[in-house]
Amino acid sequence: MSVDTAATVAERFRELYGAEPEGVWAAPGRVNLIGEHTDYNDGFVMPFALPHTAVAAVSRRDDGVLRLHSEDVEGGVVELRLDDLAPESDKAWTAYPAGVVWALGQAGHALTGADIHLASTVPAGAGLSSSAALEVVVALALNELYGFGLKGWQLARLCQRAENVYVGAPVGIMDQTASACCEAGHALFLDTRDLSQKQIPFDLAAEGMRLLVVDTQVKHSHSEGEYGKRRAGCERGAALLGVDALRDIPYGELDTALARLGDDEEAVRLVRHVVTEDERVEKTVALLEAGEPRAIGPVLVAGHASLRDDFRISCPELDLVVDTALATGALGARMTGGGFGGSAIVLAEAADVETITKAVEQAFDTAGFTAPRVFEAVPAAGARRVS
Ligand code: GAF
Repeated sequence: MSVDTAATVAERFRELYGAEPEGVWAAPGRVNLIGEHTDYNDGFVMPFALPHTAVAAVSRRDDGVLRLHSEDVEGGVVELRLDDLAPESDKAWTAYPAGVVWALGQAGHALTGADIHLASTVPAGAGLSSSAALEVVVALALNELYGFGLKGWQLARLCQRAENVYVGAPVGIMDQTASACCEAGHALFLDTRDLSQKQIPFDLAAEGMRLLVVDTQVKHSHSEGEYGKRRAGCERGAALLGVDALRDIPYGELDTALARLGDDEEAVRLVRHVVTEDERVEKTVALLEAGEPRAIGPVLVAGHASLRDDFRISCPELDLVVDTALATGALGARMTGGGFGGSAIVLAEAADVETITKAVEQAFDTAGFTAPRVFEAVPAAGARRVS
């Protein structure tokens, strides 16, 4: 994010609220390299931060009022009283920042109010965690201004609680942790059971490779019910198998576990995806640490097949990206994020990027789909103060 962006957001804050902001913060969206729908099963994930960020100019208030404004949404400043914040009372964008304030208060970190102006370059509805970026930037700003002393992973937990309870979306912990804790040039190997983390160097350019994000422009906002169903299905699978979470099934005991599920086809599919996906994350980490980044391609492809066939959350547009990219020389490709639309990632030799991009655009045109948005993703910094 450029210094100019921070200055523009601060300038807009002055116009809206008639005073200098106390500071400006930024928090990124994310792309998940591998580890999908494992985070609410206590499993492994491996996201990295995008250069696209939500930026917030923020000042404290002392009168119990929260004022919110977004550059990206029609309408003026929204004024709320802290005493009135209540879970699931707000169906608008303001539920994300207000939910963070509520979650901070619930955790004993009471505020006396704030003025907040937000502007984001994270594409909304593209499976790139625009909501988590909004939550994390607000949490980070308030944490610093009020001196709560919370660490990145603690902010992520509070943001997840805001989204689960205040907004009412049953998401896991990956996106908020990615936005809060990722580092430039690295992917984050995260154990979602205890939030232990390892930064894995991920510099594809140095290896002559690229990672493309292909936003299918299919908005995944109607997927919330399906997301909740998958989550409930995984929890049912864990209960049937007598474990706390599907994370507890050792890879070598998967076949035995599936046999125990008998003809419960849905449970078999969900359990198989989660357990094999955890294994794919660990395999990806091992390959990257062994200096074999090209070898992760087939692991990504296997992850896509599992999400498409077992977890059943892909869609024709995502499958078309993956199939077309692989047919034109990509090393690997998969859908990324929650599914039912959003984005796919493509791992490719730098020399093949143009051919693959054109082929995907052509395939979308031929299929009559909305043109996709393709961009190269380089692991960027996590949430931070920018002025
Ligand atoms: C969405 C959720 F917000 C994450 O918690 C995660 O479950 C992801 O879907 C799927 O891996 O982004």
